[in-house]
Amino acid sequence: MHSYSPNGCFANSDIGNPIKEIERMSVEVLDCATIVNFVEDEEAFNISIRERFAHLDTNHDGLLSYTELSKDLQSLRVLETHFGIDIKTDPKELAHVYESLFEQFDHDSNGTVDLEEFKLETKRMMLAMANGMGFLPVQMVLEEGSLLKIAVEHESTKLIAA
Ligand SMILES: [Ca+2]
Ligand SMILES: [Ca+2]
Repeated sequence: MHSYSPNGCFANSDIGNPIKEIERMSVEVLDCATIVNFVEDEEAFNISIRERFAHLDTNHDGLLSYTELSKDLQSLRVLETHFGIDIKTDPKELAHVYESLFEQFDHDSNGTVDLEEFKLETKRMMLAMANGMGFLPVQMVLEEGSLLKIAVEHESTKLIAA
């Protein structure tokens, strides 16, 4: 499922091998407040967005291409759980969904997503997701380093600090 370019120049050490990435999934419980609190903590959110963006920008040109971004859309796992789209069976349909999501991110339609576009749209999507959740906690499988996972960590750090 992961196909990295063969030139092998990844300065970013957290792009591990695919098996390692599977091991780095965990099941977390999150609710509306977890996401909203995280998104509204502008400093924490901006830092995470920048890190996530750098992680996805595998060719380091400061922009996300469709290929680079679709990796993130897969890890967000919002499609199946919150938009009710049955995507598991049809890869063609899946590609179509990712394409239209990419267009949503690419506000100025120039074919790439810059940091500002990524931040705005991620924020919008996460808030839409929080809205859809209501107050009932939801169990989700989250990838280490994903924004939702960071949101959960953000929430628990705050609880410890309080
Ligand atoms: Ca790029
Ligand atoms: Ca753009």
